[in-house]
Amino acid sequence: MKLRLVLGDQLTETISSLSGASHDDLIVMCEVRDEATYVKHHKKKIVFLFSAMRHFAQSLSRAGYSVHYVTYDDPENSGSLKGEVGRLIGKHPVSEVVVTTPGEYRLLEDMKQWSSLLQIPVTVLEDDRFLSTPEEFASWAKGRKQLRMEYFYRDMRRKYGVLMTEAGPIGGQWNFDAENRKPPAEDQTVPAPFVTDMDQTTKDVVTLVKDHFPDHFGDILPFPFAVSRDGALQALDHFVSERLCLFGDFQDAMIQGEPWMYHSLIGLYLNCGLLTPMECIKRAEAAFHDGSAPLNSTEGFIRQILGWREFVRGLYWLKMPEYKELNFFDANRPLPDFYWTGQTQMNCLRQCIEETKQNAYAHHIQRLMVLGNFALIAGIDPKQVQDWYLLVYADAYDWVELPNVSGMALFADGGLLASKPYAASGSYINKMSDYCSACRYSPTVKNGPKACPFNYLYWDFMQRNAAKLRGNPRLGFVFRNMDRMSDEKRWANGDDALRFFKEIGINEKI
Ligand code: FAD
Ligand code: DLZ
Ligand code: SF4
Repeated sequence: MKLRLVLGDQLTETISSLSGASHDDLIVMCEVRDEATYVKHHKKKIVFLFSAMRHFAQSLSRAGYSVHYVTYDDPENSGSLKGEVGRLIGKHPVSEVVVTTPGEYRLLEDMKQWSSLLQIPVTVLEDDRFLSTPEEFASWAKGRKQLRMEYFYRDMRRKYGVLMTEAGPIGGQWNFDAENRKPPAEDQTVPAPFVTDMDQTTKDVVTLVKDHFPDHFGDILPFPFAVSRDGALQALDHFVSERLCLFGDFQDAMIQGEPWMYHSLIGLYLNCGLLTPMECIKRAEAAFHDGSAPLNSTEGFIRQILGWREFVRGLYWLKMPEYKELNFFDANRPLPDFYWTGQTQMNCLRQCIEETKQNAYAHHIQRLMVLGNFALIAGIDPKQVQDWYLLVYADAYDWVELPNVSGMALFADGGLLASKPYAASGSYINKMSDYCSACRYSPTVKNGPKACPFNYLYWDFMQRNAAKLRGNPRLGFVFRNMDRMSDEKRWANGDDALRFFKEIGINEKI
């Protein structure tokens, strides 16, 4: 009998660990303390994953498999995946443990010890749910000075023939980003996102999470997420029919009270396996071909999945474990408390943090240009920022969170992923959102108590890191502007930054 272990983010019927499974094999799934608390995940994320795991186990049982499911509150639950596998090996005539490669480096390293510790063959199979393998990515990356997603993405378009004609990319261009930066219109109404009612399984998990994780961040209710394959497919359909058409236009826009904008809200389903990347890509491509979605939206959406998602995973496996330690700017300020409470007078941050707390979700531009941008220019310790992102979002796993946080938002890898830091002043946020009109600060005031903190923190960041950034060709105009500044102006930026950090309880200087 083979023991086939399925992890919480491996909820795909066609996963390699289930391939060739016979009804004599034992399929094992476990809710364990180690995975639920290695960072203190958002309560909604745990509800989502435990409920999705339970639904997946039920569907395997219905299909006739013998499934052993360990609930979190099982008195015999050892609290770790290895412990549970060991416990079952003792009870059943297991000849081999079979598992698909976990998404995170940490767990793969742990699993490498299992065979000798448990005294049983452990076969770790490839995770073939992605559209490129770590080996393919490594060979693509070999010899390149810089790794740019755009070129990787073009190769992926060619490889899979997505949005291609024989002559090249459909529409004659690989990307339509120039059309995808529209600010929000006044009185814009955004279609409501897909929501589902909780069934009894989810309600049971809600009670469990309330009892066992009271000190974890975030609100459990309302709980709108799908927790089954059918539900996730409905969520995808809902996005494609209601929101994809304007996804591109307003990809970077933010409106107060509209946490989802035109984003798909499928990351959590993709990352736990309820949806597969190619079916999402095909669904969007079909909408383009039947005329219900324009090219700028379709291409923009597909690029996120076929390009960015695969690219960051490739980078993760290429560069771990060193990647986690990188800190290009030697940033060392602690994460401000308001990242947990939302209690800040900076309205953009308050909105994004409160929405994160309510929904275990923020869309890309909130994560990058508000929450990440602040952490970058304020010089927050990357480790603390990584942990925050890993625990607050329902779609967060180390392999995708780390490159996005460390590489994209914080430039902690010194430019491996991004060609320049995504640092911006208040005028960017003012242009792309309506947050500033409800803020105590003014985005047009540059210094002093009324000034938007993003303004002087931006210049303070550039001043502090000039030696590291001046040579970057994409920042030439920034340093030309800085060089024209008077000494008084430069001092004002530094003084304002220090006053600001003192006000928020951070006194140390980097
Ligand atoms: P949409 O905007 O509708 O995009 C569609 C899909 O494309 C997403 O579901 C996702 O699977 C994929 N995608 C889009 N952008 C990226 C990207 N940069 N990297 C990888 N996949 C992408 N994404 C995660 O899945 N998990 C994370 O933990 C995560 N952390 C992030 C942290 C920071 C600082 C930043 C800047 C981005 C992060 N992202 C992460 C990427 C992106 O913000 C989310 O994938 C997206 O917001 C999820 O919402 P959505 O499903 O509505 O995505
Ligand atoms: C994220 C998560 C959580 C919260 N809980 C569990 C769990 O109890 N059991 C499980 O098998 N997986 C869980 N996961 C997902 C794992 O953390 C994930 O499989 C690894 O991080 C590898 O990506
Ligand atoms: Fe954010 Fe500055 Fe705008 Fe306030 S003024 S919402 S702090 S960008």
